[in-house]
Amino acid sequence: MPSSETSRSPISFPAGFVWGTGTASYQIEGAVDEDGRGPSIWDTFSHQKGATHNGDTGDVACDHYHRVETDLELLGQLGVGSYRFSVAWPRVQPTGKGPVNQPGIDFYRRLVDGLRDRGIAPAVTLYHWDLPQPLEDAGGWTVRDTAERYAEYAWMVAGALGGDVALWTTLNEPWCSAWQGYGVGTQAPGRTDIDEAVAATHHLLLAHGLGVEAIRAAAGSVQVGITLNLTPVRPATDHPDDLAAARRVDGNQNRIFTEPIFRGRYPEDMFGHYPDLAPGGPLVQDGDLEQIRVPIDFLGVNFYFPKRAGAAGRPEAAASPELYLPWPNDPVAEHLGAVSVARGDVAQTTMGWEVEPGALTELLVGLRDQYGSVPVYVSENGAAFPDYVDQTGAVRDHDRIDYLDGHIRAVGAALAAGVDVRGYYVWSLLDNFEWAHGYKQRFGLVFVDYATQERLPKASFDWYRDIVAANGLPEEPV
Ligand code: GCO
Repeated sequence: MPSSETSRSPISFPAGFVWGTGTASYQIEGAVDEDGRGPSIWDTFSHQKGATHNGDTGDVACDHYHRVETDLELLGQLGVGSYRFSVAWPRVQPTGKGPVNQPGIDFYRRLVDGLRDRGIAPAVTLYHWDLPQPLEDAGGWTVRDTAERYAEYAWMVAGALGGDVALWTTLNEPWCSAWQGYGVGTQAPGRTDIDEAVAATHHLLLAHGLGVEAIRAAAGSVQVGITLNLTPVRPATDHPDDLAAARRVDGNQNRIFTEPIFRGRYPEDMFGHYPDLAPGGPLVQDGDLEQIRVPIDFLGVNFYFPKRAGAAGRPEAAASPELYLPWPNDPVAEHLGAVSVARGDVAQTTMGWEVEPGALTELLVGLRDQYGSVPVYVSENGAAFPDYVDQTGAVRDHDRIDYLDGHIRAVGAALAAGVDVRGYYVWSLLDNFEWAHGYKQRFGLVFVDYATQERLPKASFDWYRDIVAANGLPEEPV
């Protein structure tokens, strides 16, 4: 909605608030066949014809594997207190099981040491979607054994990196792994079976629960959590059919993850759609929900945009196209008799994601009201815009500055409402491989010239550096 503000008042954040930025292994590392790394499902998927924009793959990506020192220097210049990255399971266990591949662990040890040398707290995600292909060949997340293999992997890495890691995250966005990976096939492994997506949901959550215990067993009293991509789901209109559709989409997007993690149960209103999630069946076995509910030290929340859903096929939809702009990004809703829609009067990023910072405050306050005061990190927030290097050799990404400014203020509003927000991580440090979108979408604070691998800090890099240094936002004209 157009802002009525003429200026934005300064915001100071609490002492010790963590300012960070993040990346993920397959999206930046490259070196996919080096030092013993095995293939992941993303190596397989990205090489499938038509799977990604332009046939892009993560074979080289940002060549981070060979440019760690350069990227550590950028992090030092940015002055962030923390850097969130993920460990590639196939680098540590090339087949997903068996002995450690020492060069793989050594790579992450060097990265952690380099961060520590710069006073930057490492935040490690153990699974950001790059499942070893041999595990997928054996059923992937649709089979229970993968959860067991994950716990072994987690124990191995936690034992190697231990207390030098400030935040351990078991999984990044299990919704994407399960529903985009197994439900609608827009992500690796590219399967399209709702029952498989349901099974993957449960086995990923079971892996989370087993992983928390494995990390603590191996690394002692460290901070462990999970990162979920949660978002408010708005009804397209206040018609009862739209309200019901939005509730179903909310159940799929949010509650089949938050309810087991925080309450040890799946939401009953979703059992009609996902009967296998009912306890006592072959999927949810005795003890599973207690395992999933293992206490965590923090919740990572990845937020980008609010979802908007309506009932599929409502005749009024055709009569009011401005409310039901077809929004291709979420075929998941279709199996729930819903349609994801976008407003025609709200600014969007190049991903087609609506820009509505207030939805982040609404989300964070809602989570606190629902599940109590679990410490929260906004573990990802950022935007893709059509960045380019101008004739002066600069990338003047003021649209990203405006997006980040609005969402940092939204975090400030959640803090003012008493939500225990501990930190904020910009997605991403670098332009990188944006999954099925390939290299078309740029999210970085740093522009990457993929032909030369040169890094060029954008205007947002300098702007964010100043925010970090000031631990807050100065007055900004809108
Ligand atoms: C995700 C992933 C990131 C994405 C980012 C932009 O949230 O999908 O964690 O890997 O690149 O969110 O889509």
